[in-house]
Amino acid sequence: MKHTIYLGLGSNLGDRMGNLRASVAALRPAVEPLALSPVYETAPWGYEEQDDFLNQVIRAETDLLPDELLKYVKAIERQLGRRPRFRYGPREIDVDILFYDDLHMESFGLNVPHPRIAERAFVLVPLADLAPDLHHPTLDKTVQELLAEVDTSGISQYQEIEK
Ligand code: PH2
Ligand code: MG
Ligand code: MG
Repeated sequence: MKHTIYLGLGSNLGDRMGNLRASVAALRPAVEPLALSPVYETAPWGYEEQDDFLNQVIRAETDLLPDELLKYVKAIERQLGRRPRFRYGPREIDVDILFYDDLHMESFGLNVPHPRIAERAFVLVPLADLAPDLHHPTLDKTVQELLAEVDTSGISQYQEIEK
C-alpha cells in the first residue's frame, strides 16, 4: 500500500546542494518523490558553532513500512558519506522522517511525527511551502499554525550561483 511521507533534508558539509540532490536521486525507486520544496539556507539550530545548513522538505510516496523506511534513509546517509558525529553537529546529509501518513508512533529509535518539528523553523518554512494545511496528528495544529509560532529569522531562500 502506498503511504504519503514527508522527509526533511539537511546538509552543512561539503557540496551542500549536491548532497541534497544526490539524496533525492538515491530515494528512488522504493521512495518516489512527488514534490520538492525550495531550498533554504538556515542558521544552525541546537549547536551554533558550525556552518549554515541547506534545508529542503520533500513529499514522497512509498510502500516501505516506517522501520524499513528508517533503515533505507540511514543507508542513503551512509552511502552519501555521512559518518557518525555528535548530536546536532555537522553532517554531509541528514534525511529525517517528518510525517508518515497521519501515523503517530513512539518506539526505540523512531518517533513519528518527528518530535522536534514544532521547534524548527528550518523544517516548518519549507514544509509550509508544500503543505500549509497538513494537520499535525498529535499537536492538533496545521503546519501553517505551527509556522506562525516560530522565529523565522536566519532562514532565507537559497539561490545557487551559476557555475
Ligand atoms: N539539523 C540538526 C541540528 N541543527 N540546524 C539547521 N539549520 N538545519 C538542520 O538541518 C539541522 C540543524 C540535527 O538534525
Ligand atoms: Mg535532523
Ligand atoms: Mg537525522
